[in-house]
Formats: sequence, structure tokens, C-alpha cells
Amino acid sequence: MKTVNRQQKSPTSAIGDRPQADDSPIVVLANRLPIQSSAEGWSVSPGGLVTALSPVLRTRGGTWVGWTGNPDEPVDSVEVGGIRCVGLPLSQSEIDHHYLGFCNETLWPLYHNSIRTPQYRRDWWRDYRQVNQRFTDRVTEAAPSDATFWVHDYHLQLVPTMLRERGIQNKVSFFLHIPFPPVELFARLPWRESILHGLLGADIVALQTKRSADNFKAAAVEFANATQQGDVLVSRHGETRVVSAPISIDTKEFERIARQASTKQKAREIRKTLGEPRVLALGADRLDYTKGIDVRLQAFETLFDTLPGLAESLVFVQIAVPSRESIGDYAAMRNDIELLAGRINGMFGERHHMPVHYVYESLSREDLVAYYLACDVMLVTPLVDGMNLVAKEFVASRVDEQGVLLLSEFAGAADELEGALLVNPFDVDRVASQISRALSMEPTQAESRMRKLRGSVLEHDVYLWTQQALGEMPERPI
Ligand code: GDG
Repeated sequence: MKTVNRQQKSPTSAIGDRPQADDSPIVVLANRLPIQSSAEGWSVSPGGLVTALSPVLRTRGGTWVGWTGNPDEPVDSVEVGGIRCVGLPLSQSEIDHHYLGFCNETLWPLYHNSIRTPQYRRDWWRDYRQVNQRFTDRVTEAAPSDATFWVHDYHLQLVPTMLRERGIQNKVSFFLHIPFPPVELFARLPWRESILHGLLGADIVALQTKRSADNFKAAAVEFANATQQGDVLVSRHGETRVVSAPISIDTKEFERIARQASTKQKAREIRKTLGEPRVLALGADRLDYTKGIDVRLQAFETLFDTLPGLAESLVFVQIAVPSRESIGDYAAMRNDIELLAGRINGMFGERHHMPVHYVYESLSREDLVAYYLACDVMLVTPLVDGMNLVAKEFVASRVDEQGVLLLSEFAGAADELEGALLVNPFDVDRVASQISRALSMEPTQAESRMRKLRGSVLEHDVYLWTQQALGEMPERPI
């Protein structure tokens, strides 16, 4: 969709003003490049976003611009796994101020409903602007003339309008992976107007849920003088269509891994190694304070206290992937969770049986799917979450139509995943009673719920999301 006013706002085009077809090459801008280096050179790093975007980048051609994750590491342009990757080296000070500071200590907590206190610092903001500008400069050098620009996430919210300021009139789509907060929380951000004006340079702003889309529209009306006409915001930057495009997964790929004999064998081994418990419950998350890992542990503590014998017959495995360890709130949360897990094992464990297994590492995808397959109950209890792909991956992996999903109503995925047992993660007693309900659910009822869940994830996969987020097909009804 070309906009009415773009021409007027951007009279000179640095890259080109040809009409763009839907098969135009894609240029992805994301904080991180999807590659990792080893002795053998660069390889694709495992991750949701790269899996999601690889097919469209390979078929339409395109480039990915981002940072490698290490300070001052230059990557000119390398082709890895069929994707052209162009690096933007960041200095240690930019990493500290832009990535760790403004992104992860200001925006991350603020956008997650301020469940930790956001820090507002002008020096961080200065580097946030600077890094956004450097991304913009780098991408304008690297992009083909007919490219569609696809800007990702809270790290790069100023880029759409910075592209316009460089005279670029090509299609620009922005996708926010985390929630957009209610206007009364967003209002606290000292740079709220600048962020909104940064985003409104895009033709499309896509968000995970209708609620986030509504929050964004309300903020743009209140703080950026935009007027709203249905799903379109009209501002001094032109027209911006606001869509909800819930991200998803490569469902077929998870099914394929789950059907492999080696994965099924691993799933059997997992249960055997854990002492063949009657019930295996699972959590798998990046170790983040939004994910409600403590909520699950507290719920199990309550259950073990009230249901005699349960702690002897159940094992709860929590896979916790290390994340953002240098930030104080993360270190404190890790400490709290490990203390809680230790306390539960101390109170309810026996010499040959510990009810909580805490795995502080990142597993291979095949191992993760084996855990998904091995468990009886999957616990996804974030306090707030843009979408939550773990919930969808669990469902996709259950080709046997078994297993129960317990899901927080504050995960974006809850809007779609009918068939899950929904919980309010702030109500620990209710989480405990829903776990208990899952444990005693009739197999036929569990199967019918899982069929419903699988129908949703099979239909709404990552390929559909790509089209929606780029504004190339109608939004799905929720
Ligand atoms: C942000 C938003 C939104 C987990 N354990 C292991 C492992 N994982 C992978 C999962 C999944 C990914 O990590 C986690 O994705 P989430 O969606 O749960 O969460 P965030 O990292 O917070 O992502 C979120 C997402 O962006 C996409 O838009 O859904 O709301 O916060 O893919 O598989 N992967 C491996 N080993 C593990 O042990 N390899």
C-alpha cells in the first residue's frame, strides 16, 4: 500500500519510487543478525525469527541488516543459509546504552506493563537515537532500489521515519514483537512523542494482538496528533495502516521433528531418566521476569502442600534459557527462582526423587521438541507476553494429540489458542487448581482440547503471519 502523503513528505527518493509489487525483495532490519560465528565461519543461529523469515527472504530475495551480538564485530556482507547478512557493528558503549539500557531497562519493562520499574536516562535515549540512525544509514547503502523495508521490534522504533527523512518512499512495514502498553503507561515515557513519530513513518505498523493495536492507535491520537479512520492513522507522516498480525511458527517443521524416531526415543529417555514419574510437567522459557516461572513454582508448592503424595509421583522440569544476565532485575529474579526451586525440593524431595528439575541451559531444538513430547502438562504462565511461541511449539509438536496446555490469559497466544486451560498468573491458587484439573482430566477431553489447539496452529502458521504483517492479505479474525 503506497500512502497518499508520502510523495509530498519525501520529495526526493534516494532509493527509488517505482511501484512495488508484492514480490519485491525484502530488507529486514532487526537488532540481531540471525548468524553466529565458529571456527568453520558463519552459520545460521537457531531462532524463531530467522525460521519465520527465511522462506520469504529466500523466495523474494533480500537482505538482513543487524548486529552480531559482539562488540565492534564487523560483518560486511555474507551469504549464510541463502540470506544476505549485512552487519552493523556496535561499540561497547552503544551496547550498554542502547541495547542493555534503553531497550532492556526502559522499553522492555515499560511495554510489559511496568512489572519492573523502567529506568529513564537521557544518555541511553541519545544512544538509542544514534543506533537507530546508524541502522538507517547502513540499510540505505545496502538495499536494492525496489526493496520493501521490514523493521522489527522495540529496538528500532525510530527507523521508519528516519528512512523517510533519507528520502525513501518504498514500502516500510514495522512489526512489534512485544505488547504495546495501555496509553496511561506509555504516557510515562519522556520520549513518547518521538517514538510515535518514529513509527508513523511506516506504511504498516503490525502488532501481535488487537489490544496492542488499539493501544498504539490511542497513543498516536493522544500524543502525535494523529486522526484515526478505522484501522488507518493519518498524521503529518501520511497514512499508516495498523494491523494485528499474531506471529506464529513453522508448524510443519515442528511436526516433522516430533515424528522422527530419534525424537520419540529421546522423549522416552527423558521420562526414564526422571524415574518414570506418573506425571511430567514442563516449563521452557528464556529466563525473563515476564514469563511467570516463579508463579508455576509457587503453584506447585501450594499443590504439594495440599495434595499428599503428589510430590512423589510428579516431576516438574523447568528449562530456563540464560538471558540478559548483566541486568540487575534478571540476576535478582534468577536468584529468587533458584532459591524457590531449592526450597521446594528441600521440603518435598526425597533422597531418590526431587519434584523440581531446574535446567539452566539452552537445548537443541530436537531436544526441546522431545521434552514437549514427553510431558503431560505444559505450563506457559507469563504475567504479560507479546505472543509466546513456546505454547504454539508445544501444540505443533503434539502429533499424538496428547498433553494439556495451561496458558496465561495475558499471553498474546491466549486470543487464538482455544482449548488451553486459561489461568490468571496473578492468582496462584487458581493456577494450582487448574494444574490439578489438568492432572485429573479425562484422556478423551484432553484429546479433544488438543485437536482444537492443533487446528488453530496448523491453520495460522508463520507463512500466514508474514503476509499479514507485510499487509499483503486481510487480517485474520480473532
Ligand atoms: C519475543 C516476545 C514473542 C526456549 N527454550 C529453548 C529455546 N526456546 C525458544 C522457543 C521459542 C523461543 O525460545 C521463545 O519465544 P517466546 O515467544 O516464548 O519469547 P521471547 O523470546 O520473549 O520473544 C514474545 C516473540 O518475541 C516472537 O514474536 O512471541 O512474546 O517476548 O521459539 O523455542 N530454543 C532452544 N533451546 C531452548 O532450550 N533452541
